[in-house]
Amino acid sequence: MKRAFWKEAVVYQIYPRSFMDSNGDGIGDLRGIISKLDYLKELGVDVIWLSPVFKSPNDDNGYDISDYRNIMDEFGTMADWEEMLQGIHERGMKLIMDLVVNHSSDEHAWFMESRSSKDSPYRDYYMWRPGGPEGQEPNNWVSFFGGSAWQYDEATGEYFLHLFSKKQPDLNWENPVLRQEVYHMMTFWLDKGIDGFRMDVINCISKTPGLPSVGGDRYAWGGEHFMNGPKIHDYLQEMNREVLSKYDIMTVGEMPGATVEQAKDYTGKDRGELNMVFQFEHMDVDSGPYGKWDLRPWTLKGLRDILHKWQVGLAEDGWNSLYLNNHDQPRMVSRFGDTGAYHKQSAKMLATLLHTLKGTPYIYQGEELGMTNVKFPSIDDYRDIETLNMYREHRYEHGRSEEEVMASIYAKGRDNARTPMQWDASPNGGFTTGTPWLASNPDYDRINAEQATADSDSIFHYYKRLIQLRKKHDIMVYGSYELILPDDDRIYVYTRELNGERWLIILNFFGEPAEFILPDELAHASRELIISNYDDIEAPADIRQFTLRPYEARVYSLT
Ligand code: TEU
Ligand code: CA
Repeated sequence: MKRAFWKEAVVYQIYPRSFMDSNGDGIGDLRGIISKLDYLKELGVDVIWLSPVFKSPNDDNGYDISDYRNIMDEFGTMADWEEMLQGIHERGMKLIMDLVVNHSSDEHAWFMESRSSKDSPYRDYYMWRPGGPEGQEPNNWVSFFGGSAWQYDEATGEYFLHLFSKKQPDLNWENPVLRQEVYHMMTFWLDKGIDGFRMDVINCISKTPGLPSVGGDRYAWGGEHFMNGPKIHDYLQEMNREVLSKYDIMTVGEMPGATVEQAKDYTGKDRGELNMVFQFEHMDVDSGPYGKWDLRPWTLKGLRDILHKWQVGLAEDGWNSLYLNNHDQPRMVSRFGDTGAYHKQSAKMLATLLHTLKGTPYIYQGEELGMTNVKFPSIDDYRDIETLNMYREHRYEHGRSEEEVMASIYAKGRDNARTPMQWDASPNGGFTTGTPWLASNPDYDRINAEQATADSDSIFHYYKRLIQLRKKHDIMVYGSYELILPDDDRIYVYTRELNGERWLIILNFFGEPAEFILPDELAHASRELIISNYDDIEAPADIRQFTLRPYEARVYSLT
């Protein structure tokens, strides 16, 4: 059992634009984060993942970087950043930054140079191609944000590739000079003392040579030609050799479309690549055949089969990240739990899942409060480019009704996760004294940090207990995972085992009572209750057979 800080850590993701505004301009900033470091220390998290804070025109809220070595004006100065890092380290926490190098902003100096002339030394920093015989795009790939993945540029009469927005041109990783630029930039930040990187869509940086079209419609999904591409391991191993291996850091690669088999190659201990990946399979359990906006009900079997596959797949080598929330996903308590009578219990049950499976848990800002999805009345209230593009395309090209499109946005829009962090019951949840860049969720009057930290039965304090348990019990980090009831469609039951100790985790995923019958092989064991989201459980309970209450979660130590 090779110990590592990144296996034992709990990570907290900050989306800076929505975390805390210190100067009343309605936009979160670094000084706002500094003012909340004690809150994070109280929660007990070990590592902070900070979404991008580099200079950006904010076409995609910082995931379109125009200067990798300077801080976005709206967020503050490099001095603020240094003070924040010092504050994080002084409190015994670590900081990982967001590495966005599949693409830059079209306002980056590299791109400005690259687009200026076909002879520019920067031309091959990006992926330029001539149009087809009728002047059409070089291939028929669709962008993640809708429409063609190619943009025609008048200046040189060629197209450039952008897997995301038109203002996010893909960097050309075939170019060794570009790769060195990235490695130098990474070294710049590591030498400032950061503790690692979250790597944005890092498995998209290698594209199939020739950039071939795919069969199907005018624009079609070309993921087979840019996810987990032919040279991805060469690039990651080179990055590791030249940069990552020189520091005691953690790395997590965001990998849309990665399978558990591929994840073994990305995270295997002898692979010399990354520590762990963010996989997306479980984030599509409620997506129909047409993608995330095509809503379909999820099932526990669907969710559990995926989580189980990843637990088993990376059991011997590699490492899982554990998340149900981030700045791209709707709020997990709205998606998989309950926002009514069982809000607290369901949020705590989901937290128990994330902190007792094997892997590193990631808490997204506000998850520890049970923050919920938002339903703004008009598309004009939304800000996310992905949502706004989808609205235009689905309403005006596909002819979907306003009601149907808004229902998809309410369920899956990324702004669900980006409404301002709710600190107290004052206007805008105490996030800003000004007008927030994105409206607050109106439920801030009852869901906020001030209320939660004062309420010992809150979701916040439950997260705090789970994090404390992790520090006390190696079994939560290093214990082997075994599924117990593979076919139950209401409860997820598994064990963790380490050095003769065994924990039994029992989770009722729904709002109705569910009958639990302890399998014979566990019936003999004596039990100690470790944690539960109901506080009236008599111990030692007779758990051979009992009824789980709505969303009831129990963790027992068996001996
Ligand atoms: O996300 C990549 C990605 O796969 C997401 O765009 C996801 O497919 C989609 O948001 C699901 O709704 C990363 C960042 O996390 C995201 O915020 C950026 O928009 C994107 O890359 C481009 O940098
Ligand atoms: Ca601000």
